[in-house]
Amino acid sequence: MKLYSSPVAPSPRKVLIFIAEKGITNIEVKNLDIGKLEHKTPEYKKIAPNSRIPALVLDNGEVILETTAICRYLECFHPEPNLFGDNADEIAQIEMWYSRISFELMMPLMHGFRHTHPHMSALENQNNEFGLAQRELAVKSLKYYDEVMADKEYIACNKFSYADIQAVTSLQFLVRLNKIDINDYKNLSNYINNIAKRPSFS
Ligand SMILES: N[C@@H](CCC(=O)N[C@@H](CS)C(=O)NCC(=O)O)C(=O)O
Repeated sequence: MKLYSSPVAPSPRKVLIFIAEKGITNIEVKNLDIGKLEHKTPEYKKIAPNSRIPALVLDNGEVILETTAICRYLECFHPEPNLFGDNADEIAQIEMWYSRISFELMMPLMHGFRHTHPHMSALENQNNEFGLAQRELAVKSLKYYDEVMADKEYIACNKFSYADIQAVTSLQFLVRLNKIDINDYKNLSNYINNIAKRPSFS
């Protein structure tokens, strides 16, 4: 199997963390340089028509796009340690927190960055006003999630899961790029620092 990745991009990083947590060793990693638009070449578009990274190419040539789809695929063949939940309650809780983090926190942070940061002008049809409004929304969400994490070590089920990978990688990458100081959110900051100690995050 071959994983198309990119060194600083958060989405493929989630897959790399997932692979490290599982101890999977049979995936070749091919890095593309997003800055040089290597993900927009006709050759890569044959693999990923949406020019997005990551993409997992299976040994039979089939392609899986989308970070979560790739991780779910890998979980089927490497069920331990379980990262998507191993009973109905866990599966629902992990999915719920994954979705909430994605829509309430990651999306506004991502739009805040993509629509206002000069480096993103080559990749995004920027709308500065929309970006600033999304950033405001993200700040409200950060306050909310700072309270949520006041008495929790992990976002779901008192155990490390895919929802933590989503939350921590998104926060590590996107908060700074929105010129927000994570130290203003003590519980979130402690949460990130604890999770980031895991070898898979190094
Ligand atoms: N929904 C996709 C998003 C993938 C994505 O946006 N990847 C970024 C890198 S983190 C990318 O390929 N950006 C290139 C671009 O925006 O042109 C997933 O979860 O895999």
